[in-house]
Amino acid sequence: MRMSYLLVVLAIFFLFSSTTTEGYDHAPSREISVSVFDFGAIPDDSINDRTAINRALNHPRENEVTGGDTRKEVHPKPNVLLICVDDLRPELSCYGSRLIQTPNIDRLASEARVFRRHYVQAAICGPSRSSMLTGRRINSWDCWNEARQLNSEPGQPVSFAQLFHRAGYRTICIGKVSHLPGGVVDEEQTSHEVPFSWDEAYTPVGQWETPWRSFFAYSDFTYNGVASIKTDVPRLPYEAADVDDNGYPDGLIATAAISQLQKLAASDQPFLLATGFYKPHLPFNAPKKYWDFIDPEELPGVENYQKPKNINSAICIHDSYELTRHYHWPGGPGNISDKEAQTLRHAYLACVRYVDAQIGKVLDELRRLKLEDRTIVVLWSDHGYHLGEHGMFCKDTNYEIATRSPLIIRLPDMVKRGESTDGIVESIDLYPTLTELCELVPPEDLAGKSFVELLKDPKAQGKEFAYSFHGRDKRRCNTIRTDRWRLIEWKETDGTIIHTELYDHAVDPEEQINVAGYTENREVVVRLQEILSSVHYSNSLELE
Ligand SMILES: [Ca+2]
Repeated sequence: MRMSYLLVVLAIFFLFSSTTTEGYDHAPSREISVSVFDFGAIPDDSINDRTAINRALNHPRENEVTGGDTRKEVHPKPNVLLICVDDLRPELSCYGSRLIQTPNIDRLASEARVFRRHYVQAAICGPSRSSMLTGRRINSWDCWNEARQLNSEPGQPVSFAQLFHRAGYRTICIGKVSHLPGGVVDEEQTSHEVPFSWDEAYTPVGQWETPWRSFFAYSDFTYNGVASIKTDVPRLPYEAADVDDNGYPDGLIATAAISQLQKLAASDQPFLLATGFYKPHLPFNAPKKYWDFIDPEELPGVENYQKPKNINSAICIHDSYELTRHYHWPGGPGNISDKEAQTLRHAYLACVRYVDAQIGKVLDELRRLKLEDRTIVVLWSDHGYHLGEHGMFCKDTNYEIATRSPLIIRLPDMVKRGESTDGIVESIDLYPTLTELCELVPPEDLAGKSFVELLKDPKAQGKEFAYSFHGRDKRRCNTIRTDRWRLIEWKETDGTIIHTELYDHAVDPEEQINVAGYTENREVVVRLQEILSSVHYSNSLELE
């Protein structure tokens, strides 16, 4: 592994653990120690998560039925096509978007269950993807580091992909499914980020040469995405090159997924094919033809641009650092003019339209190969996104706009196709849901709960709450979302609560007024804080 690449990986893990407002500064300017790979990225609060993971990796309980022990079963298992989309908020016409048409995802939605209240466990890439893949409330980027050091496969699976693999599935990872592009930690694409899980994990790099560079691809390849951000000549965070779909990596990823489907279709072995598209993650680069679908003059302004009332902005609001500090940004950190905001929204939507087209190609091939009647299709995004809401761009908040993301699932024998559900579900629930659908036995200590009932009946009961976390300025921010309320709690590292937010979605769906300080809400705050505290220190608490 080249030293520069190693430094980038080290820096990513360290920066999340330090959780400063400069959290995306890829220049490793501060102390980096081996401990950044430890599970103790956030010391006080991760103890139970860490314990549970260690137990899962190394100490399966006596007589415990470990996941994947189903190889003697003879009836055919359904395949799973998992489509991950990076930074995609529910800005899709099937979710009611007024800004864009997404015909391919809409077609899937018309045949599937659309989860309108799906919440991620962290509104940032790595932890969100870790939670989804492990079924646990992970608060560290690299929850698999210890597993990678093992010489032999651990007793319990480190991801549901490993469980599927042990159950006889062929497991393939293309693009960004876990945190690192291609699911690999080295440029040679040989060391898997999520160990013991994939038969193959890779990403097509094309002219960009390495997975990390392909992730930050510009069409002309002069932008060094590895060191990007501060050490190279910075570029604008968007591009509309007049190229075809394969002029950017997501076109190549779609092509690779189609090629894999063709191979998999020729085999009797069931498969889990996870395909992770890069867009609409920054930089907002997409072929010009997708920009042309949207007239920027007709884009409405941001309806919810103002910061919530009654909050401490110094704590709650970030300066859109991923955008304004890492790319060429004339206005300086945090300064985004109305015109720039409109351009960014146009660019983001162009990327959504681009990725929608790539997803359509994969779904078309699934149909052409006659695999639909034995393949579960899951479309999932790792978090939502601010496009100016609350005065911010990008993710990494605990507001509704960042913690809610698309989740669409189609089953081969689905009833009530095309009906959406308002039941609350979390990303950690996908693991036990897929194992139930595929009749596999998951570990007993997953935090997630199967939502198969919602797939059968969209009016079935969802969860009582969803939980998310993030860290900033060495503070920890936790939230729970119930049917009516969102509570956000900010803590110092010693556990001291320094700020509380409460939003009443019955009357304030845009989260514009923090009502935590209102006398009539005192009991609500206390009750929600108790729940939040319990989740905080537990790996698997559920109230059902
Ligand atoms: Ca992401």
